[in-house]
Amino acid sequence: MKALLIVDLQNDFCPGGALGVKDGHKIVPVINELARQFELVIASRDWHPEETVHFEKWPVHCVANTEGAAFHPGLSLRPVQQVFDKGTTNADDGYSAFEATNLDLAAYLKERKVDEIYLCGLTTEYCVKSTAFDALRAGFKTFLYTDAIAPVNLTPGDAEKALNDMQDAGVIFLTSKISLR
Ligand code: VGL
Ligand code: ZN
Repeated sequence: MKALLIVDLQNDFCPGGALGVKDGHKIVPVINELARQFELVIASRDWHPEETVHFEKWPVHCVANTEGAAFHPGLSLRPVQQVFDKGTTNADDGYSAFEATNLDLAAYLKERKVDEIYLCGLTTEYCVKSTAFDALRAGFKTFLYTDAIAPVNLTPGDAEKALNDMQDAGVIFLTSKISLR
């Protein structure tokens, strides 16, 4: 069973947001199309308290229940069967969707016999990367849609390094132009 996991496609990671990613919004229609190919679609949210150690490293963003933490308004939520909230305590970064606190992502996937996880969303070198590594560690065959991600690009070179590291670790790259059906 395959699952599409949409990582952190939230207002604060899109242009105009607190941690705006250049072109972050451009992947929204790509992901809406991708979702049509999957029986199981889930999404993660960066979902922080007002005060957290995370904000010692980052500008305040994705505070739970604020407009910045809302999904991008163009993202079609109809196919999304479950949302996973992460970074919810004041003591963790919660970069990986596998650190979600509302529900155990690995257990959720295993219960549904998922063995292949397809990743897209924001941001390439933080939450997408952390989620990809945790997915591999948890034993999932892990795929990355390289035309449905975008980097925050805070440190030049980090996004390229993240892509190389993911590929070296065994993440399989593909693009939305490859149909799974
Ligand atoms: C993220 C920086 C801080 C992400 C979350 O979703 O990649 N990046 N918090
Ligand atoms: Zn965050």
